[in-house]
Parts: sequence; C-alpha cells; structure tokens
Amino acid sequence: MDKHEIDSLVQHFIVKTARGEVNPRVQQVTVRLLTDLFTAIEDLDLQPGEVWKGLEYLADCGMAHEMGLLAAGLGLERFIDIRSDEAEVRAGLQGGTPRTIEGPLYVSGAPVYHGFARLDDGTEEEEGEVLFMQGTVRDEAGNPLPRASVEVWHANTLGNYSFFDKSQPAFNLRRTIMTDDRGRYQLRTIMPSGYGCPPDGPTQQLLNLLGRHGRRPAHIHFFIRAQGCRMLTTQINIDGDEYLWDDFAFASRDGLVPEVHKITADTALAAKKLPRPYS
Ligand code: MBD
Ligand code: FE
Repeated sequence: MDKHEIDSLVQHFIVKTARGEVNPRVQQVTVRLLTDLFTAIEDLDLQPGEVWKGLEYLADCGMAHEMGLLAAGLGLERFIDIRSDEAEVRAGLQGGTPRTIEGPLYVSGAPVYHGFARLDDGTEEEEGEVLFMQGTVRDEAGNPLPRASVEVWHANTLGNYSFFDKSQPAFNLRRTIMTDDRGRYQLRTIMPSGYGCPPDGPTQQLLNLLGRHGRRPAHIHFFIRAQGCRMLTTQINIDGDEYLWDDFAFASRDGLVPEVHKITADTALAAKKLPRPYS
C-alpha cells in the first residue's frame, strides 16, 4: 500500500465517519499516530501476530501499572524534557538548576514541614547512612524565595519507594518543606539506593530484548514551587554510583550531581573543610 492509500484509509476510518462534535486536536493526533502506525506496519511488513503481540504488550504494561516506567525507559520522558528546555531557551529563559524527569513514582499529599524535615522513619539506620542536605531557593535574579515549597521524594536503602512498596509506612521518604524567611530549607534522611525495574515486569522484558539494563543511579527527586514562578521538576544524583552516567531513564545531567561530604568524628573536627551552611 502506498502513502496516499494509507492517508485515504485513515481519513475514511477517523474523519469521514465523524457525525457528532469533533475535538479537533484529538482528531489531528489520532489521524497522525494512526497514519504513522499503518505506515510502520507496511514498511516493516508486520505480521498480524506481531501487531496483536504489540497491543497485548501495551495492555500488559497498563495492567502492571508500568506505562510511566516504559515512557522513562524508552527516553520518551527525557525527550519531552529536552523540548521543554528548548522552548525556554527560545523564550529567553535560561539558567538556574536544570530540570530533569519526574519519573513514575511520585505520590501527592506528603506531610508539610517548615524549614526542616526528617524524611525517614528511622528503621534503616543500620543499613543506610544518614544524609543531610540544605539549600536556598532563589528566583532568576538570585533573590532568596521565602515560603517556597520544596517537595522531596526518594527510594529507601533497597531502592524501593513508599506507597508502591507496601512494607514502608505511608509517605516514608516523602516530605514537603516550606522555605524559611531567607528562602532556606534543610532535611535529614537516609542515603537512597538506586532503583531497578521490576525484573519480571513488562518494561524489563522489553529492555531485555533490546539488550538494555533497567537500572537508575541513586537519586533524590524534587518539585520546587514558588508564587509567581513556574514549577521546577528535578533530581539530584549521588556521586560515585556505578550507574551515574548509565541511567536507563536518561535523567542524569551536569549540574545535578552535588558534592557529598562524608562526616566522621575527624572531619567534623576539621569543620573548616565543610561547606558553610547555606553558602
Ligand atoms: C524511578 O525511581 C525513577 O525516578 C524513574 C525516572 C523511573 C523509574 C524509577
Ligand atoms: Fe526515582
């Protein structure tokens, strides 16, 4: 079948059959995606069994709640981010902390604290290291932003996220911290481990067929919100992780790998070497 035959078939299936009110954007997108799919079936000479297998695969992803995970692993989520960066450059908006992907494991409604929050429930102090982090939320001119919200979420020492991992209490390792009157926030938590796709799930199943792993380096997610500013969605990575620049979701970026200082009794005494608070 040639391109014109495919076009007229799609017109017939989607456009000419329209009777009631049409959502033009939905129609436009449907026509385009169906045309691209039919063209791929033609070009690759996909067999009926292969087409049904593809649909079954997407259904499996849905049933396993892995559509978001698949989007991350295929680079779709990163692609959308790259386009957002490009749109901001075109609008003359540059600088500040880079954005990176949200991922599929955010849960809304985390407990809200002011200035400081502890994120962990204290049950992993044997397994993990205590992690402190602090910073200042600033506008594009560098002015501190009081009453900004810093929403943080990350995995536990096994790489699992509360809510999805029912062995953790609700909202473990998930908090919202409101910045103080100088735009500052502080948190105490436990060092996360990297994430791995469920080994028997449909996402990892496809990654296996593509010769890819499904691992992420250790990371911490953030939503930063302030009055009159667009929201920032980002993450930081923990330096030294073997997957730091080999993330299956392509989220690592220059500027999102802060220095981590190990504090022992000795280094605490030599505190001059540590960054000054909020510097
Ligand atoms: C994660 O924790 C994550 O952040 C992403 C992007 C994908 C899978 C798991
Ligand atoms: Fe994550």
